[in-house]
Amino acid sequence: MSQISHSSKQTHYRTCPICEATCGLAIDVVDNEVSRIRGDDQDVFSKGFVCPKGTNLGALHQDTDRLRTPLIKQGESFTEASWEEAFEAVDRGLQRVIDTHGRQALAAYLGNPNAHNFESSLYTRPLLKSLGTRNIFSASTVDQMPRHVSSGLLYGSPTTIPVPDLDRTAYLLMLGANPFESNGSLCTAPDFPGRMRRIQQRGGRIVVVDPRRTRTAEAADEHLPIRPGTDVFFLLSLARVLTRAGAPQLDELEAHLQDLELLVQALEPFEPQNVAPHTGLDASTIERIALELSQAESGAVYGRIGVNTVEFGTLSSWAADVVTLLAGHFDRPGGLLFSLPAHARPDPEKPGGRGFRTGRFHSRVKNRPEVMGELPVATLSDELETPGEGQIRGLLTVAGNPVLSTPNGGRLDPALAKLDFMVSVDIYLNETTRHADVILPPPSALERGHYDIGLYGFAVHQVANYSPPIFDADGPSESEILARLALIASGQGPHADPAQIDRLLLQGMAEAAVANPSSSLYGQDPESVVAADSGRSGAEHLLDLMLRGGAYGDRLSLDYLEENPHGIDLGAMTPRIPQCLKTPSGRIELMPKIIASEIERAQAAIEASPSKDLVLIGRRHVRSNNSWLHNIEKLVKGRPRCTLLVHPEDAERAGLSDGQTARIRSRVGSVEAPVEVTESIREGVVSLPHGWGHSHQGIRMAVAKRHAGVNSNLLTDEALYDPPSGNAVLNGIPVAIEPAGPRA
Ligand SMILES: Nc1nc2c(c(=O)[nH]1)N[C@H]1C(S)=C(S)[C@@H](COP(=O)(O)OP(=O)(O)OC[C@H]3O[C@@H](n4cnc5c(=O)[nH]c(N)nc54)[C@H](O)[C@@H]3O)O[C@H]1N2
Ligand SMILES: Nc1nc2c(c(=O)[nH]1)N[C@H]1C(S)=C(S)[C@@H](COP(=O)(O)OP(=O)(O)OC[C@H]3O[C@@H](n4cnc5c(=O)[nH]c(N)nc54)[C@H](O)[C@@H]3O)O[C@H]1N2
Ligand code: SF4
Ligand SMILES: [Mo]
Repeated sequence: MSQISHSSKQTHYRTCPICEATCGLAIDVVDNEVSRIRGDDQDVFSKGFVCPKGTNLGALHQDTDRLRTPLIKQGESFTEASWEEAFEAVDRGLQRVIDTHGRQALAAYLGNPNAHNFESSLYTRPLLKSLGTRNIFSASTVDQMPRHVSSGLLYGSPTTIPVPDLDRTAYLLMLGANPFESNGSLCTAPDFPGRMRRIQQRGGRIVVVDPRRTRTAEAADEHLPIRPGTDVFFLLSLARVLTRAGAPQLDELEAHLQDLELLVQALEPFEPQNVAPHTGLDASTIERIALELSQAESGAVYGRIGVNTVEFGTLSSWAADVVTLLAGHFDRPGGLLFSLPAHARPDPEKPGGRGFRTGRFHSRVKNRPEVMGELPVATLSDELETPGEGQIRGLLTVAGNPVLSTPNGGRLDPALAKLDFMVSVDIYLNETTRHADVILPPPSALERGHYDIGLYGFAVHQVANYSPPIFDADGPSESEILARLALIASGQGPHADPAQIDRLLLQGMAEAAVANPSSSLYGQDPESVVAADSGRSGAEHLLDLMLRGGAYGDRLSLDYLEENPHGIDLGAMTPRIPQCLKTPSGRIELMPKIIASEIERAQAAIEASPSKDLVLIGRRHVRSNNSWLHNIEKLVKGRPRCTLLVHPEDAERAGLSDGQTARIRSRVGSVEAPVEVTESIREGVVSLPHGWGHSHQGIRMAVAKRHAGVNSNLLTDEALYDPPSGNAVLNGIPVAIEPAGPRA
């Protein structure tokens, strides 16, 4: 199947594409088969660190259930098809929907692996554009959209996200993140656990805020078991303590802040004693943490899934930055800093820009505002089910499994079955893609090149690394598949030449680079910039252009990265305020209207009485990755992991004992799972991991079926969301638990 010949053992160095840690792997290949994968000791960033997912990339590549050939649905089952037949079928299906119902009847859903694939990062954009629909959805609205909105408002660009300077910080306050399992998120840091250990070895301090005593919390100096969904009150209260005596002295940063006084005023209601009953944390603890943070030599507040996928996701993200700023640690070594990736444009000399807006259009049924050109996936079922003009009839999914990963999967699943046409670009026939009429499988991760366009911007140390493919692919590359879909969607038919899209993208990028005074390609002829490199795929050519015109321009190119298989070290993060700001004022805009009204909403919430509901949270495990690594035997074997964690007091109240099966009910659904009684979870909170529930008819994942588990998103409620971002609430879902007896 692979044409590159590997008869004797060869070692290939490449970056792992699975999670955000970007670990360097050393991959031994013998006779065209992966024989062994280790961490690459010489990788400039990960220095040998690796996790079990990375060492099992070979098993993923060799998984016989991984699709190699396009599938076309005939009746209830799928038959293998040639690529030409498959593209022709897509063309017929999409055109039928467009001709009958118009383009607004089309929708797309992009999943998480797109962020780990530079080809998709570059080629989904023209594809979405050529679909010509507003019904664009993605995994971002079950994940980090609140972070984008808070960054957009504060700094003028949704992708300008500060990261904790782990390697130099003296104080890390971490909320709702569990890097011992996840390996870090929006904070690219291979060997996060080692970096935490070194903070402590330097004499620094780590405080973890999490309703569960995770391995990360165990390793910290202090664990604060907060009540789910209430971090926003805790953070606002820290900010209040830091501003009780008025605005703090912020030295040179002060000139770059807008509305500091307004902020100080707005924080007044959030005295520790007012938020304590909601958070379950003592007022004195809140006072102390604020003091510790402000007195630390350097410090950073970092929040992730547990503070993003909640009712106040946007305000929590905003507050994490604001607390760091008020404590005097913003845009400073050891604090929160903005990473500058090699492929990004260099900062201009002067700050400022058009700023960030949401709500340029709204969803048809629930009137939810657009954010970053997309609509909240929590409202996808509404758009599928509700008749009328603009009802979704045709869907494209790329690397997504929304049936398992988005709220109320029990509603979405049957709605997908009613579509007129669906096409999926995916490597598996799974819970979502089983609804497709055509499945187009891209090559495996080892058959494509890799560079982390999506993640280096959030790296705690600046690096660049490109890995060429190890094996040749039989079928078209993922970028070619996406380009051909773009041409089909724009009406050019199934046989149009995908190189057109390459040229279009290259031309656009070259023109932007030569027009940018801070780019090293400034002033050059766009034609010659494009022609300067040849013999590479369109996607590689684009990446090369980004690197050459990027922030470290004259030093970098794709050739240069290929000559350095362990990566290039571009140094520690440096202060970038104000140059990186794209707000209209050219300053950090602390109190935009959306934030002011969210603060009012938070104030109303603390004035109400604290909730006493039993609530559900999720969790991750180092051997899983969302829903799609459960077909690798080595990663799923052992004790079942899809269990419900219950505190002993809650177990007793519900009449549940360890090992017994519980029924868990929410407003939208119910599931059954084995109980693990444990003191590691806060009383009043239960935890079930997401990404399981591989028991659907017709999926082609033999191993996953044997370790099916249940889908926790049969419980999460699509009616709960963070208003500014539309992001779904996936943590803090009210539930009831009981022994799973015979059903009434
Ligand atoms: N309850 C609850 N739900 C959650 C979360 C939670 O914490 N709790 N987390 C949320 C988060 S953070 C995320 S990011 C989402 C993820 O949501 P999704 O992205 O929708 O789900 P994944 O499970 O990541 O599915 C990835 C899909 O991509 C396919 N795939 C893998 N590699 C490739 C590739 O190279 N190319 C292509 N084309 N396809 C590929 C897989 O087969 C799978 O179908 O889930 C969210 N859902
Ligand atoms: N092994 C593995 N690694 C992964 C993934 C995976 O599925 N498996 N998924 C990848 C993806 S897509 C992402 S987005 C990242 C996510 O990376 P993380 O955010 O680090 O991942 P989680 O393990 O979900 O950590 C969230 C933590 O928040 C806690 N929590 C829940 N509710 C609350 C709350 O209200 N307040 C507070 N303070 N804490 C709360 C949970 O107990 C949990 O420990 O991980 C990535 N890495
Ligand atoms: S931590 Fe993430 S990047 Fe590193 S080996 Fe594991 S899955 Fe791959
Ligand atoms: Mo995610």
